[in-house]
Amino acid sequence: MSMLKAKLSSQVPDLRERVRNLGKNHGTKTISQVTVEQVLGGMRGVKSLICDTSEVGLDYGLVIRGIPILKLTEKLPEDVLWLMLTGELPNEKESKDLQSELNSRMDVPEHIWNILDAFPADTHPMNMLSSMVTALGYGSKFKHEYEKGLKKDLYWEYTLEDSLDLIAKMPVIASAIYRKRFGKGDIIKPKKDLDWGANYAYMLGVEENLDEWYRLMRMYMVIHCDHESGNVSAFTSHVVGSALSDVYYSLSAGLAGLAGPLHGLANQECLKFILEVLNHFGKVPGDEELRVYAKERLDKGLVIPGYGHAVLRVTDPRFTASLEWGKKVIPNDDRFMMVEKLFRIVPDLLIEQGKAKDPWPNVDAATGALLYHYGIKEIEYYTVIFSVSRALGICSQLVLSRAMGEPITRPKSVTTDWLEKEVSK
Ligand code: CMX
Repeated sequence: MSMLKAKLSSQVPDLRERVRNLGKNHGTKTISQVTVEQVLGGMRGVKSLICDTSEVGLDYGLVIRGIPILKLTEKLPEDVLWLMLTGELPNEKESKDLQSELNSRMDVPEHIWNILDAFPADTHPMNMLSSMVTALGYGSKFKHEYEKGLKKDLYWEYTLEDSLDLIAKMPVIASAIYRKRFGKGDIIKPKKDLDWGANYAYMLGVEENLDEWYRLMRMYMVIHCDHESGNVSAFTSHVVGSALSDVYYSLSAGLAGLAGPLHGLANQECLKFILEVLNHFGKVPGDEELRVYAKERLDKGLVIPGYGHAVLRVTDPRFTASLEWGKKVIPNDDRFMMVEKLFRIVPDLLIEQGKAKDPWPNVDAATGALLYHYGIKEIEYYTVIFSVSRALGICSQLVLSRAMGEPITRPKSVTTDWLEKEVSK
């Protein structure tokens, strides 16, 4: 048995007991009330989900199992996976054990490569990724065991098995999508002696500044890995998983949400915006020129990608991590200089406009500039990189949800008529 599975086996009974006690002893207590505004406004702020992997505070951002994300940026992504699942960082032996678990599960079945070959050449990489993740479900161990008759207590174990299989394969299929879709040459096979994040970086085929590139990719994988469970992708995966669909279906459904421009596609849109500005001015514009340009965009009713957030009301610490990286490592890169300039200009413009509740940069505002610098210039690919990282959090949430024995998700909807009658009482 892997050390991770052994650790979880020792924790799950207690977790299940805590959840059972909450239901039994406090089931009728009220923790949140729902206003009409919340019903009309995307359920914003309604406390109705349980998620232990991470928490997002509106005035401090992402905290993973009690540790602020800025304290985790130098960790390996697989260590953060362990942290999300167990609540503790692994020791060296545990970390190595998880690494070799993942390395032993990287082989991708042949039918997946046939599917990759069959896509029209200009398919969006996110279409490719979500289809290939669903297709990997052919090998779902959970589905197989469930069909044979699986006790509810064991659901989490096979969900963990599927999750580790899927997480191990994500960098392999994602890098293959990159190489195939953008004509980069043959697919690069994983190196069994590299850690998970570095392996992904390696398989993309970047050839220069490899140490820096590997470090950046590990950091990227850590900062995008989770954002509690109410966001579009995690929530979607949770809902699908609650029907006992396997993690392949669940993750691919979540990725379909991540592919939306208001969610994960924003990182593509951010760099697209930066490149448009550079192209328009033929250089990095002056502050005033940029202010006028950005204001015109807002006046046309368009959003400034990378700014604003449904929960946060401060600069996203994940943006801070990327900004600090850029300042230290690539301060003179044109795209990065644009990131810094936008940070000086856009919040004031959004405050002046008075619509956005959060005028500050989110995770997507800076990462594109970093990826571009190291040669990943195909912006349509960026959300795939986000997806590889987010698989860590989404799969962890699915495992813990099964460990807690959560039931199928089924909130109540009301009609517009009902709402009108209710408020006029
Ligand atoms: N530029 C211009 N207008 C913005 C804005 C921005 N960056 N952010 C919010 N607004 C506008 C909204 O469009 C909305 O306008 P309407 O009232 O005309 O519809 C108004 O301000 C109020 O929105 P909000 O309550 O502050 O924001 P929401 O919670 O509804 O939406 C988000 C949050 C992220 C979708 C929104 O800020 C946005 O569209 N940002 C740009 C896209 C982006 O960066 N998304 C990535 C988010 C991170 C992630 O999930 O990956």
